[in-house]
Amino acid sequence: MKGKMKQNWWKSTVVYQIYPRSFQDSNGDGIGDLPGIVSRLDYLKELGIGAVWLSPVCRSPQADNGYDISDYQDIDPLFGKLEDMDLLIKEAEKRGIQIILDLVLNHSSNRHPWFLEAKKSRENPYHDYYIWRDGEEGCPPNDMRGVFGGSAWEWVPEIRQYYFHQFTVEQPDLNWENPKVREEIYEMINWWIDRGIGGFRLDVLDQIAKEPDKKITRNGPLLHTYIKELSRRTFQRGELITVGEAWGATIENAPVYSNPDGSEVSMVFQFEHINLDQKPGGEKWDLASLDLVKLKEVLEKWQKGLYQKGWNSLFWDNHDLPRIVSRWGNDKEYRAESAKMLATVLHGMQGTPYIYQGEELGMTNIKLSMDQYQDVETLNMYKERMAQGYSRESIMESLYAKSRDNARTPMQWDDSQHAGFTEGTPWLPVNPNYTEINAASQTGDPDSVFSYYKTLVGLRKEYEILAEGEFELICREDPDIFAYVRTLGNQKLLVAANFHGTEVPFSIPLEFDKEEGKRKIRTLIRNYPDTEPGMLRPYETFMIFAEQGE
Ligand code: TEU
Ligand code: CA
Repeated sequence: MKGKMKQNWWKSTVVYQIYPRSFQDSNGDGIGDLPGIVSRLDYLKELGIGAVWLSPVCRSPQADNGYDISDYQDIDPLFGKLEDMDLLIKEAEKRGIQIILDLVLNHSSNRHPWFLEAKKSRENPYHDYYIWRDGEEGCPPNDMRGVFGGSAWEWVPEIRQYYFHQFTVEQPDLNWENPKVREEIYEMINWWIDRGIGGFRLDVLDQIAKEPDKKITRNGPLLHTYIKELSRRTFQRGELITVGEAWGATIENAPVYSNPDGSEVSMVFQFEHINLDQKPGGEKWDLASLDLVKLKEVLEKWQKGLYQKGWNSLFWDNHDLPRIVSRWGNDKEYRAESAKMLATVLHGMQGTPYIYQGEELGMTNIKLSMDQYQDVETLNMYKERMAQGYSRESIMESLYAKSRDNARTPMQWDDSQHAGFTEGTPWLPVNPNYTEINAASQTGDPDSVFSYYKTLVGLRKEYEILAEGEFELICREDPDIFAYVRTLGNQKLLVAANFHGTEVPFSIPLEFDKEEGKRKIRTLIRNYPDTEPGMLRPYETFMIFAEQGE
């Protein structure tokens, strides 16, 4: 158990997310696994991160790549054995890295023994572990839709009832109203804590307290009662890092989830900033360009709104999102510059930064053909939009920009066959640009995107102002520049960034420009070798620290 960790240690650390399937294969079956991760721990140590969030590795039929769990207390054979997990925890710990387990508690797999029992009869002791409604075949209880398309209700003819599922039919929703379900969950979590797990990422935490009759899925009335009980019975046993994925978190309720008193979880992982490039009222597939002024406004709202009231996660990427350098940077002539710029803007703010595997190399999106895409969301969307009469071109355009498989192509380790990811055939194609973009060519190069991330991770540990400083946006209406100042006591930090590929005028505020009297000024990081007075060059960025002496 993690009794000896410093309180709130996660406020000055950086988390690295691993999508195990795509990180490192060790046995040639084309699928990444736990021994593969162990073999790459030194790479993570060099980067300097303090925790690894592992996307699900528990036993699963893989209908949604592990987000459909059939045994919460075992490892899927695809990824290894329980002993491999024990070894990973131990070897990571030796390198100062905590392992964060991805807990999918909103739903289980439809092949979980609980569900297999539950659907046998209405009297079965496990029946109430899930959410059932009477009805007639073909007439579901209401018109609710699943997140990945289709009805949210599935008919089970044997017992003449519908069950509720917010995601695929293979992911029946668990019934949190049932105290037996909650007890089973606490017991399982405590078992993992005793095994040495350093924290948990809670999948769709805002959706566990659903009330389908009222069509409520997010932020249900009992949500915070459940989270508080969950936290008290499990997380509060040690200094764990707990992260609640919450698409429904708002600036009003986020302080409840992430209350500094530790009554719920350490931090929220919310998405308001990352959904801005879609048409208002549309879906993520309805593409729109990013309005930088709007992005600044949203991030400012979260920076100010949670200050001393809660804690946020800082991220551009994860396994559900496209690659940020292709999305809001420039993955062609300014790939390295724009990757570094985006990293600077993010890592300069308050919160716990997350790096998604390959982001630290500036990995990019990929264009796949329909027979290569694997993701269930992508496949469903294609079918649905074809049936609705969208053109094939527009569908492919949306997938190139937003398919979850963009983030899931194998990690690019070196320029050997399959990028050093596997000796077999990778489950999803490797991005052909691996010969140019790979870890081996970047780790020793002081100018690489990797080295830049490494510096940012180090700065977070060294400068308290990054974790604690107050946030002030400057150049608010500027359509090209993202700049802000952080303040902590007699220290100040300027972060400036040009989001576009042209030169723009910018004057460094005086307090960061001239060393005066007792003021000391230091450039902490920048993506050009020097600074040019009065302007920012394409995607230029820097961080300047100023301290007033006695
Ligand atoms: O994601 C929650 C979620 O709402 C996403 O499915 C999101 O709507 C979608 O990815 C946008 O493209 C979590 C996991 O991160 C995701 O991988 C799982 O598929 C999902 O829960 C179900 O467990
Ligand atoms: Ca493997």
